Amino acid sequence: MNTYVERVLQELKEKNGHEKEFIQAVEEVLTSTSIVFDLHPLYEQKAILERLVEPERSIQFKVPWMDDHGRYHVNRGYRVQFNSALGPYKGGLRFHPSVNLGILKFLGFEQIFKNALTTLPIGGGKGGSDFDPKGKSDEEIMRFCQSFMTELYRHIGPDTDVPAGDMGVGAREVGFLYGYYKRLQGMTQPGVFTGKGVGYGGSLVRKEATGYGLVYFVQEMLKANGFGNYKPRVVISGSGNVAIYAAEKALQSGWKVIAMSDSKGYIIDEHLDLNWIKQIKEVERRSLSYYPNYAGHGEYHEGSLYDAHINYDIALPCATQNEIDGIRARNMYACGCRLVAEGANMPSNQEAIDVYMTNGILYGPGKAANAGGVATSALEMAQNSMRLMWSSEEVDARLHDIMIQIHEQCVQACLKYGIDPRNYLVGANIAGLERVIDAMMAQGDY
Ligand code: NDP
Ligand code: 2IT
Repeated sequence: MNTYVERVLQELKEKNGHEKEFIQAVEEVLTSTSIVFDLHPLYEQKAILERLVEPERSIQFKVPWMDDHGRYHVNRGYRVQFNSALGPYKGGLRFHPSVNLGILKFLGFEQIFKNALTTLPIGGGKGGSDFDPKGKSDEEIMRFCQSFMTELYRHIGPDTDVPAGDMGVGAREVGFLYGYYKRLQGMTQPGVFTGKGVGYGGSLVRKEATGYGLVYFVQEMLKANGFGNYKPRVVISGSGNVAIYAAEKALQSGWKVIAMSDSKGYIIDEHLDLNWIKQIKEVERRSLSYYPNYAGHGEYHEGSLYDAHINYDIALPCATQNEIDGIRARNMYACGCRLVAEGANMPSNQEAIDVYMTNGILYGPGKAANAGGVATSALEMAQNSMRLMWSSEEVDARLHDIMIQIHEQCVQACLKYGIDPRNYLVGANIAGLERVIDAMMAQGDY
């Protein structure tokens, strides 16, 4: 490994050893792009990596809120404004009990390179809270969002930092957050938030964009590897925003989706009915265990989908980080899986990635494969600036083009450095990193 990369990683571990997901994300990017630093000694003189791994700003704040019984609770809120070399900080908000600064730094760091791959003018950021939206009433969610925004509003704006959704933050939460931002600012600035409802400044296809974009990316992977017309059997972990619309586009593409999951268990169904999944997860916000009763077919099992022994060609992890370790990756291979593309951020740990690589499983890393969500957020910002709205067909066509060109950038980055073009991990990391470093170098001490 390049000695500069090695030294920066060592210093990072000494300084941030407790932030294990952040270290994991940085280590994955830097070790896979080591060759870039061999060829550019100037980057060390300019301390580009030291500048890249330190967020420009991390904001942490108190979020007190009252439940429906008049009891007070206090959560922590955060916004990590990681890198603005390419444009305003852009990235989602996550509400989940596991959220802490280290998780948001990993997500913010990933977001920098993902956003760079879209080629749109957006920097990287991420935020959220350790608040658990599960089991809360709409009124509790609203009070929490309003308290969260009471601090966040000072730090965001259409030209500075533009949040959106992530786990636990969907259209309902974005509506409450955006509504309160407007009250606090006393003005309407639709471009301050993306993922808004279509009736009040949101873009058509933003809800579907991450999942649709993921399938568009997989279609490119299949074409590039000689499987263009193949109709695979697919499993999708998660049954939230990304998973549901990945399943929808997969089904529209004539693929067979045979399993989906949530945080407690998974369903297997050769005749999967996505409408029932939408009803259970989007409308009723309940467990997937209700699926067999509602649909009248399919089986529910507790535990991880990736421990199951079923036959499939493609896995689309769309739930959360580090869902797949080496043991699960080996089981996936034994199930017939030959392609993994990530709708989630960092769902595969390093051992899992090693299993994919050594067994020839095609691997589409999250920062390339799930970039369709944030890309469509940038299209929402563009529409808001122009004060107009594109049709679904127009947004979808742009999203599709963006995913095709992200795939192409991965391939070209590999070819440039003499690496196997099927190595999407290295391709995505090099293509994203080069764009960010070029912008940082051009802008001086940044
Ligand atoms: P949602 O909150 O809509 O859905 C999350 C899903 O993951 C739920 O089905 C949830 O189950 C499941 N889940 C949560 N924790 C676990 C766990 N420990 N094991 C198994 N399943 C789990 O989130 P999104 O769909 O928005 O996000 C999913 C992933 O995609 C995240 O990694 C996110 O960062 C990433 N992403 C999201 C984008 C977006 O536009 N929303 C864009 C790009 C990436 P349950 O229903 O039981 O809670
Ligand atoms: O991880 C991600 O890319 C997102 N949650 C979407 C971010 C955005 O600003 O749309």
